[in-house]
Order: sequence, then structure tokens, then C-alpha cells
Amino acid sequence: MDAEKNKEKPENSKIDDLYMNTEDGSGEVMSNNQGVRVNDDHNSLTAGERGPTLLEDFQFREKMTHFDHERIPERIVHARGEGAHGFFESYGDFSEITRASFLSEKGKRTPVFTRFSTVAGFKGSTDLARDVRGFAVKFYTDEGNYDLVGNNMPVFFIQDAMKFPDLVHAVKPEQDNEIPQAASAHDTFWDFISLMPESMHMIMWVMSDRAIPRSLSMMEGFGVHTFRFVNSKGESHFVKFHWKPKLGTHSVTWEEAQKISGQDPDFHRRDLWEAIENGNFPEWEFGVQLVEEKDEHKFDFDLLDPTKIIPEELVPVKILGRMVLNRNPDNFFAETEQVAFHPGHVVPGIDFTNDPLLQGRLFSYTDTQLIRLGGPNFAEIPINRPITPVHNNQRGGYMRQTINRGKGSYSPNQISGGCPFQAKMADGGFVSHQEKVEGYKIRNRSKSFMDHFSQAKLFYESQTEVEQDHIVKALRFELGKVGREEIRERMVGMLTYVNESLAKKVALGLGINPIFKPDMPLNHSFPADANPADYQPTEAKSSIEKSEKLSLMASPGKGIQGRSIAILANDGVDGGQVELYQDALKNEGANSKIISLHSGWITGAEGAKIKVDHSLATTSSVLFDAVLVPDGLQSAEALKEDSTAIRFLDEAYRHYKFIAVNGGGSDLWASTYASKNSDPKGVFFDEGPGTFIDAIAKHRIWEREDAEKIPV
Ligand code: HDE
Repeated sequence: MDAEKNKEKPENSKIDDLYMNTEDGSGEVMSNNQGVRVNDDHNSLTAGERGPTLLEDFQFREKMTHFDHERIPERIVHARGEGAHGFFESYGDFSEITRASFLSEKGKRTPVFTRFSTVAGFKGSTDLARDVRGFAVKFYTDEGNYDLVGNNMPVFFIQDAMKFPDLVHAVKPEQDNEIPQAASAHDTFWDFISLMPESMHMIMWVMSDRAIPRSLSMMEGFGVHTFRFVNSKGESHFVKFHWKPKLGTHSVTWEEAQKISGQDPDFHRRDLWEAIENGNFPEWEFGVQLVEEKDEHKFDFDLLDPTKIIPEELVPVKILGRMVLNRNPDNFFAETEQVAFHPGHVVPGIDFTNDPLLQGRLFSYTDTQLIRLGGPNFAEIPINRPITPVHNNQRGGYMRQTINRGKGSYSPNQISGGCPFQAKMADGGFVSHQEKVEGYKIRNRSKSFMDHFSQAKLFYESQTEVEQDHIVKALRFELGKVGREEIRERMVGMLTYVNESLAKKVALGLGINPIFKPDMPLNHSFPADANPADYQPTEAKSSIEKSEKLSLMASPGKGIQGRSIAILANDGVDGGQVELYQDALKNEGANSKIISLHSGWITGAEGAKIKVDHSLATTSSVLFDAVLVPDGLQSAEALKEDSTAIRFLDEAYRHYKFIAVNGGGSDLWASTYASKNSDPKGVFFDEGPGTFIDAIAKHRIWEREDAEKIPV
């Protein structure tokens, strides 16, 4: 890694803290867990050479027992994930709006550990499932840990935490046969959704390309709920949290996603790992939408309703800092698996609102850690412990690490001199924001939560034509997998309330005809004694018709950092040209890989040896963003004899990828199906690395009308 890139690797006090528990066996003698040196780790102790193993064999027993117990329950949701260390840097002093110390000073850096995840799939499932992505950041601040446990979509399926177990039971593999893996369940999920109109906005996001990101570093993050920022005078603002990726927002197509799931189920995990190893550190800017207390009711939706966004046109995002991920974990289990996030881990300056989804989450996360990590001492696990001192009267519990000294473990006390003391607010004590609350104890949903379609509509209608088309296809695909016709019909009926043309297109794909707009009731989620009519959605209109920022294409980012480019080459390729492109791509932070008929080495036209990264048999065009066929007739002639090389190009063309063909390389291109188009869009002939790089920065060439006609 070069020095320039390494400069983003500052001292990190959390990494120093973790070193206290880090072990490295290199150059060391093996010992058992009691520290006794091991003489034979291969053969058990037996009675006679061919006799039974002896119970006395403590070496064997210890090794096997530990192995037998090395699994913990995976997360009930967000089981599959990957994490990285890094830092957060504040762009300024924001103490006017929050007393959070990590935002109190320009340039102040706070260590973070961030874990991304899919939601529905099991721990060993695929990264490219159509799903929401978790985006959880633990800030190890100098006032204790703050967890921003968000997603890559700014809204949620349900408005009340009470429905979360139902949602998760519906979306996970079906109860009887545990099918399907790494996807939302078919009949059960859509059965539930088709009875829950409040999920319709989230469904639009999940059916959009946001659910199949190209890279974890090319997706936004959101806190979802409205939180509060509180300053030292006790003044509060409502706040929505945003992460904006430096690399822009980009996705793959659904067809690619499905193929990637087979070719490389670790596609996102590998991409994140390699970007960090190569010094191309993923980066996001952190921003907030701020709403003054007095403006709480000025919107046409309820700020406490987690199925709503505040369109950026109404309240712009104010950027406060950035996060850079610059260090991979040393041990997946110890760090990524054992990290325990909780939206209730807040520091002074950040507080909650009464969003009923958030309120339920505040219970659930500790509860789940108790079963997953085995008891109340999970905060002592190195990845979870704060870098600030911990002193309190909590004692005991499984696996207690801290050795608390002294007699007292209660407060008030005189025996321990009243220690540990409480902290005054001025000394960093957390004081909950004072909010006036009154009302009857009831189970009910506020009428202000009954608009379920206006923002689903806003989202769909703010997408480009290409993105709308992808949503239609996603719905046709997902609902096409549903066996029960009545569920599909109910869903199409629901979609008519979002956008009639969308519903019609989906209906056509499902063979449902004629299209109908059902009368209410659509909502089936209300108390047993209620009148269903009181719980039906209102047909509200959003105050704005379009919100540009809702389209992925509104945030393309700059440059090609993190992109992967395939170079198809064989013996006789122009080695000088390959090097020229590879250097140019590397300078821009992109990776290029030589792909050939076989692994090992090939010989360039000038006689130089070129290392092959992948044989055609071990890779696929879906793992790359663009393809280069360098000059070299001999190379092209050999490659075109292999149909996989031709398919590689055709498939890249079908997936709207940019292709550069130089000199004799055109002999391979001429064998493709795509070459039947005499003026193919996004294919460059002999234009040099500059044009190619500028094009890759656009991600895909959606204007290529004949792309999906390529039969691969
Ligand atoms: Fe979570 N969620 N969630 N969630 N969630 C969990 O906690 C839960 C929700 C999110 O990388 C669990 O430690 C309830 C919204 C992320 O470790 C569990 C409700 C958002 C992660 C849980 C929600 C999230 C979780 C499972 C509805 C975006 C992974 C394991 C009231 C703002 C964190 C665990 C990681 C994980 C409960 C809804 C984000 C069971 C009850 C909305 C990123 O506690």
C-alpha cells in the first residue's frame, strides 16, 4: 500500500484498546488453555496402539470440547454481515445543535466499527440477495459508545415494533420446508405485505435497484427514525441521519445479481475487504436533516412515522463530517460476529423520539444480545467495550471479566465514599431530553399515520424510466414466484393505489386481467373490537410531485474508484498496451484483472510474461464493471475459439457495461452477437484509456437499446 493512501490510517484508540486482547501465534510454542505446552496435537492418548481413547486425555477433551461449543446463535435478522474499522471526522463545531462531543470540533476524529448486512438471509447466504442492507456504525466516542444502527433505505415496512416478529416470520424462509434461502419468502411474505398497506413505500424501495447495490461503498445509509439532537442548553431539534457515499450510488441489474450469487456469493464482502487492503478506503459523508421543534407538525406526514422520509427538497441535508473505513478486522468472529449494536446506545446530545418502531427497538436489541452473546456481560467483549472508563455497581453474570475491587456494589453508599459518583450534566452526565407527555393508556394508531401511499407514489414517480422498468420487473419476478393467485391479485390491487400504470404493467407480467382498483379495506391490522373502516388508509397527496434525490442516478459520484475491469488476453497480446491501461486504471483506484484461457502466465507480443489473474473457467463477466480487449490478433484469434470468451463480451454488453476494443482485438469482438449492431452504444474502438475511464465513471450505458436482445 503506498504512503499516499496510508495517510488515512491514523492512530486509532479503539485499535490500541483491542490490542490488549490480541493474540498472534507466529513464532510461538503451542499450549493448551491452561498454558501447558502441547507435545502432540495430532494423536489421542489410547490404551495400546489400536486401543480405545482414554478419558484421561485432557488435551483431546479440551480441544474437542472447545470445538463443540464454538458456534453462537446467528442474528435473528441481519445474520450475514461484514465489518471494518475506521474513523469519523467532524467537519466543524456543531455544539449549537448537539452537545455530542464527537461533533464538537473541526477535524476531531473518533474511531468507528461499521457492520453491513443483509436482513433475511442466514449467515452463509449470498450477498446479492434482493434485500435491505443494514448499515450499523459504532462510534467509540470520548463520552462512551454511540451506535447509529441504520439501513440503506430510509423507511421501514411497518410503523409499530409490535408487528416486527410477524414481518420477520413472513419474510424468512417458510416454516415447513425452510424455502427459499437468501430471498424474501414467496407466499408468506407477500401474503403479509398484501394485507399491510403501510409497507407499500418500503416495498417500492426494496423492489428498486437500491436492494441490489454494486458495492457496500456505493450505497447510502439512513437512521430511518426521527431522532433528536440536543444542545447543552437542553434545546432540541428533530433530526434524520444520512450517510452519502463518496463513490456515488450504483447498483447491478437483477439478472447480474442472480448470477453473482452463484459465481461469488461473497461479492460485497470481498469488495469491501479488497478495497481496504488495496488502500482504496471506502468513505461516506455524514449529514442531517434538521427540523426545529416548532415545525414538528408542519409536514403533510407525521415525523414519528417510520414509513416516511422528509424529502430533501423540503429539508436539505446538512453535511457534518465523514467516515472512512481503513482497516479490516483481525478476526471475523471476535469482531464482526460479536459486535453488538443497539439504537439505545446514545451519548449526551442525542436522544429519541416517540416513533413506535424506535421505541420497540430500544427494548429488542439488548434482549437479543442476551441470548446471542450469552449473558449481560457482552459489553465487556473487546469489540463492544467503550474506550472510556466504565465504573458502576453492576456485578456478576456469566463470563464476567472485570475484577471490581472494594466492598460496595450499591448506591447510595458510605462504605465506598459514595463512589462511583454520578456525573453532573456539565461533566458529561447523560440527561434525557425533557418532553411533555400526557394522554390515555391506549393501543391505537394515530390518524396521522394512515397515509400509506403518497410517498410510495412519490418514490416511484421520482425514478428514471430505466429504474421504473426495473421496479416493474422486480415485482413481476417476486410476485411471479407466489403460488397463490389471490395474493398476487391483492398485491396488484394494492399497487393501483401507488401508480396505476405500474400496477397495469405488473398485472400484465403476471397474467392478471383485467386490472381493478379494489375498494377499501386494504388494511387488516387493527384491534379486534375496531371498526375496519376507521383503520383504512387515507388517499393523501404528497406536497411535492418529484424528489430527484430518490433516484440512484441523481448521485453518480466522481471517478471509478472501486470498479473492476476485465482484460481479455492470451499469448500475443500487446503487453505494452495492457500495462498502459492497467496503470491508468490503478491510478484512478480501479482494479483490473487479466483473464485468459488458462491460469498461470501468458506471453505478450513483445515476449514479456504477463501474469493471469483468472482463467475464463473461474470467473464471469458479471463480476466486472467493464471489459477491455487489447490489441493483439493472435490473442483474439485464440480467445474466439472459446465460446466463454465470446459469451463474456456478449453478457457484459447485455448488462449495459462499457467495452473497449483495440486493434486486432476486434477479431474477438466480431465473433460476438453484439457486434451485429454496426453502431453499438458504449463500445469504444481504439480510443485509449481516457475515454474508457470517463465512460466507466458513468457506471452503465442505459441508452443501449438492444442490450437485452443479446441471447446469453
Ligand atoms: Fe433491527 N434488529 N429491528 N432494524 N437491525 C437487529 O439486533 C429490530 C430495524 C438493524 O450489524 C437485531 O443484534 C426490531 C430498523 C441493523 O449487528 C434485533 C425492529 C432498522 C441490524 C433487531 C427493527 C434496523 C439490526 C438482530 C422493529 C434501520 C444489524 C440482531 C421495531 C433503522 C446490526 C441484533 C448488526 C439487528 C430488532 C427494525 C437496523 C433482533 C424489533 C427500522 C443494521 O434486535
